[in-house]
Amino acid sequence: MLSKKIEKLLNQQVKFEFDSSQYYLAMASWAEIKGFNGVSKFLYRQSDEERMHMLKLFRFINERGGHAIVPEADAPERNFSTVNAVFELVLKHEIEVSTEINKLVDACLKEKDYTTHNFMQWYVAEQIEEENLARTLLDKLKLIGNDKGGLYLFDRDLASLAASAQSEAGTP
Ligand code: OFO
Repeated sequence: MLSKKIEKLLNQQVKFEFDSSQYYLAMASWAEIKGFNGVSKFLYRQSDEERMHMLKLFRFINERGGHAIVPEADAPERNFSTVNAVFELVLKHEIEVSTEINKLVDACLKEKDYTTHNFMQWYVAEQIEEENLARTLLDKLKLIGNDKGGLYLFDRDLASLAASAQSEAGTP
């Protein structure tokens, strides 16, 4: 059974994952209308993943006797200046989410809720991967600078990255 405190924190985390999904969806839409199809595919995919993270938490809360709450949607920003700026924001956002996850893990230890602590380890590992990926992509963009050809190749690489992640996950 979840304590009220952990239930509240898990529901807050549901909201963070939901916000991540909406944020990446807004970025995907921007990239799509600007002609960055690969970047857009990658971000649509990230948005889906974040929704999956939200659902995983959602089910866990109810399984453990809590009540998972559908969060209210805040409107994410819709315009971004450059692809580089988008990935700066992705990295910043992922770092913020990691901080929240760490706070939740810490609260689990304080409350001696080892089941939730164990469940949250998946999120800890996922955040390490996502922060790393965002950092790697940002490093590439920094190397590319203002080179249009480089940006074209970057966009193409992201299309294949999104496609391979999709086939690994077995989704159409
Ligand atoms: Fe949910 O993995 Fe990032 O935010």
